[in-house]
Amino acid sequence: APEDMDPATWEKVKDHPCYSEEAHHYFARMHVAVAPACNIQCNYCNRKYDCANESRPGVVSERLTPENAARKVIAVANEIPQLSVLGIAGPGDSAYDWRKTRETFRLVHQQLPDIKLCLSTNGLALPEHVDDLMDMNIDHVTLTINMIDPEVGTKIYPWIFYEHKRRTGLEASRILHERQMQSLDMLHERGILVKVNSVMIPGINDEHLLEVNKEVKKRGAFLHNIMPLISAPEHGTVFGLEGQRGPTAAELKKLQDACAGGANLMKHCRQCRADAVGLLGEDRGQEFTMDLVPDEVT
Ligand code: CLF
Ligand code: SF4
Repeated sequence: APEDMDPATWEKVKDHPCYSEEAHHYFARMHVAVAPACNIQCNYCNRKYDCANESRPGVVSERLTPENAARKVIAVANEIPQLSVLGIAGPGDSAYDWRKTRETFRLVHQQLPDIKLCLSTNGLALPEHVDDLMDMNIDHVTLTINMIDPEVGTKIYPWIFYEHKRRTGLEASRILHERQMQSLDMLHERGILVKVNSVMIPGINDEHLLEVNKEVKKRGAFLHNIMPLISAPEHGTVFGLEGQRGPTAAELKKLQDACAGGANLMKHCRQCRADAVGLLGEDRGQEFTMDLVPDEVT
């Protein structure tokens, strides 16, 4: 293990391609899109496509039932021995659609106990499920946190759905912020590694992400992954940020440099699709669409 890492943490990250830069050369991840419902609206999301939590918009991912997802994971594990992690990362929110996420993880864990389970969520619904995470031995959770100031949040989130009600404006962002901080604290207390993903949106939260970086470090986040907003006209771009551009490589680098001393940055993210398969940066998803997965896989 590296000198600055305790052995227990090393055990958790050494074969996780996102949590260890080294590991991403040798270990593969796959995603299954099983949880399409979402409890918030991000202005940069086009719900028809994959979730900008973790992925590039543009191509609709294959929606699977938990049973089919488990079959697909087994088929992939048979073909790709480097497969070490199964992630659920949209489209939709894995913690809101929790029954589907949990059932998928349960089925996979039953048959492939060595595969690490990983999820990505906006955090709003996560606090209720932290006990389940512990029961299932899940030690990697990604929270997408784009602001710690609800005023900034109002420009990113037009509404959230919380406790049976749709909420808008400052109230929505305030609740989302509180739940995200609660999620981070609960996960950290329980020794679950948290990676924070932030989408960098020029003119909206770009400078603010420096504060986000400091705060999540203070609250024990293991890594902070600042992802550039991908805005391309052919994707119909975004729901409420028409004409919004993404940051340039130089702007991203400048922000990353300014974050030195805060939470450690992940810099090898490849903004995977929600049904990506293979090493990071490689997408073998098309080899494993459901029509190609044999009916009986063991
Ligand atoms: Fe998937 Fe995300 Fe788990 Fe990795 S991806 S759920 S933590 S297993 Fe990784 Fe892909 Fe970047 Fe995500 S490179 S988009 S950070
Ligand atoms: Fe879209 Fe994901 Fe945001 Fe939900 S959390 S609105 S699916 S980007």
